[in-house]
Amino acid sequence: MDKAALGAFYDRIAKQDMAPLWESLHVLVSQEPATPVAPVHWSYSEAIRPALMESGNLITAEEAERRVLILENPGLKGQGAATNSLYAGMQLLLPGEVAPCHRHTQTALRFVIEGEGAYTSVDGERTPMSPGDMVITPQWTWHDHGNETDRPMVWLDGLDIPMVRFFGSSFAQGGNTAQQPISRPVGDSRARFASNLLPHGWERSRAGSPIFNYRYADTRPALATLARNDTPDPHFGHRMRYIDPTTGGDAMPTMAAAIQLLPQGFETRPTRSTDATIFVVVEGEGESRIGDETFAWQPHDVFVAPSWAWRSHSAKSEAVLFSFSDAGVQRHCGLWRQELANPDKENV
Ligand code: 1HN
Repeated sequence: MDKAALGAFYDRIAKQDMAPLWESLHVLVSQEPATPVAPVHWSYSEAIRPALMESGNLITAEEAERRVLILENPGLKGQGAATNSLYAGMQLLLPGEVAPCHRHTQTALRFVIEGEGAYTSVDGERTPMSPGDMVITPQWTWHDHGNETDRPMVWLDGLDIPMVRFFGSSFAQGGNTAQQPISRPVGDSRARFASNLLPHGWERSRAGSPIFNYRYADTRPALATLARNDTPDPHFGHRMRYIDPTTGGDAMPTMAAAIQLLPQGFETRPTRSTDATIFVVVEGEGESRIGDETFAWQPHDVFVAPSWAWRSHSAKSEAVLFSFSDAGVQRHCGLWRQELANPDKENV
């Protein structure tokens, strides 16, 4: 091998937009997941909330279109991304504000953190939001938010922005008016789709669940009943997935969301999986071990577990964790893998 000749060759073919695979084969095709995504933790009380409230004094929701602080993974600086495929941000809507109507091909979920009664409108229907609710805006649906209450409203936005960017399939449009016309009363989609019934003749017109609001008023008692009636799964505690009731699959095609209750004092066994995951602490205090890092968390904190990093959680008090990832897409492509630590094995 003549190194000088090879180097000159690389320089020549680079001008013709070619490169030698043999120099990068094992980087392009790693033996195990190699990810730039870092384990990261944001404290709500110490970092997110103070910054968000400060932003509320500096710019209005109307000026900003969306007043959101991006939770940017330090391993993905400048990309506006929490993981390779997903975006997370924290949005503030102050009393009297409207976040104007628009639509885009990115799917969004909102996980409500603070406040009570501000609404999101989706497809002509308003949904009042309460802490712990998961509200979804499926791709290409018109959506706007309004806060007619006297308290700030804060929620976490999860979107598939990096995934849509990867596919080159981003389209967006502004609405003609700040608020979309309302054509259906509050509770209409809930009656149609969240009652274990389906209207006669209903046919799917788009991907994703027709339920807009997965209310904590329903989720929390369901978790409490599991916690009363089951022994917790050693790896996941009492965990439930958010589903599209018309298919039994994930509520959104690009984002798989779940919620888990960990009893007081419970420690999960370590797991790892190929879907980097964004966690939101809903209730309780505890600690998570993510790769080589340990994060002590409190309500409303957010943390990220990278692909294939071992993760385990311990709950100081009874705790509830919301999480979302691209597991559904990976499963669809036959790529998703998981490993569960066995208590009899070394790696626990
Ligand atoms: C968006 O539409 C919202 O509707 C929030 O509240 C965050 C981030 C990027 C692009 C669109 C919203 C967003 C977003």
